[in-house]
Amino acid sequence: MTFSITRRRLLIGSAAGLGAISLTGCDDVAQNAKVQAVLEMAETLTMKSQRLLVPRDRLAREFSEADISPIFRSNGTSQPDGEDYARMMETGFAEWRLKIDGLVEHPVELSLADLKRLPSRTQITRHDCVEGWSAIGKWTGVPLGLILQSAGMRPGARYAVFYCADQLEQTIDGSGTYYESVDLIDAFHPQTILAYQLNGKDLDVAHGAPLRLRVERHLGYKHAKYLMRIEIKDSFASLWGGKGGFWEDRGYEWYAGI
Ligand SMILES: Nc1nc2c(c(=O)[nH]1)N[C@H]1C(S)=C(S)[C@@H](COP(=O)(O)O)O[C@H]1N2
Ligand SMILES: [Mo]
Repeated sequence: MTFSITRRRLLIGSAAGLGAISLTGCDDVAQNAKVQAVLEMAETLTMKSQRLLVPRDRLAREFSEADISPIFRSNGTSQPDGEDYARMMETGFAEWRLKIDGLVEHPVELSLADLKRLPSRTQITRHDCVEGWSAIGKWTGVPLGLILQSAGMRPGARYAVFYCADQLEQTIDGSGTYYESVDLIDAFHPQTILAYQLNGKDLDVAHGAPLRLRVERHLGYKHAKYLMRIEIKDSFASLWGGKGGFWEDRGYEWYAGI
């Protein structure tokens, strides 16, 4: 983290010619529209530079069983509100379905049993939350790339958007729904999995039951819990705040690479 913040400043300094502007603790600077635009451009540059510096297929570090944290905190929603989720919970998610649609050749709906029949990957990785905590856990799930490959990408496909069962804010237009997105490079990354187990047990409700995203080279908020639907899109600009995620719509970076 420290390294990437330092590198980020450095890259903004050189690539965007902004000199020594710091991105932290400058509320008055961030409120200026012009500066905001430059910062957004700088974010794009950061992403592009990171793509140049870090090979596309770089793997996140994996740990051993002995490194697994005795307690893995839960953060954000610990149980989605509403009767729909409660009903699914009661039946052990037997009625839950993951919908995959958008720019795909074959839209599909998969049950938990369907997902568990597919080839799986298990990985012990570190989760880093922007709020300043980390935990190491063992995740098991289906590589997202495998599912997307069998669904077939249609021309124009660029992003996978993840819609969750929980709402962090009650709004009429649904903009309080937790959602996230990644580009197809991250979607097809070998460590990007749809996880149904944590530390060898079925995912509990606090950690995103029945299914959550693990996208290991990104910060915690990208790891969408309570997955309901994955939509393949050419752009996420028309979705709610237009920034590609619940927290991104409220100012977090879309490319949360670590
Ligand atoms: N649907 C949903 N996904 C979510 C969140 C949330 O509130 N709702 N919180 C995010 C944040 S900020 C973090 S750090 C992780 C926390 O995952 P955990 O509860 O398994 O620790 O989930 C992420 N995914
Ligand atoms: Mo987080």
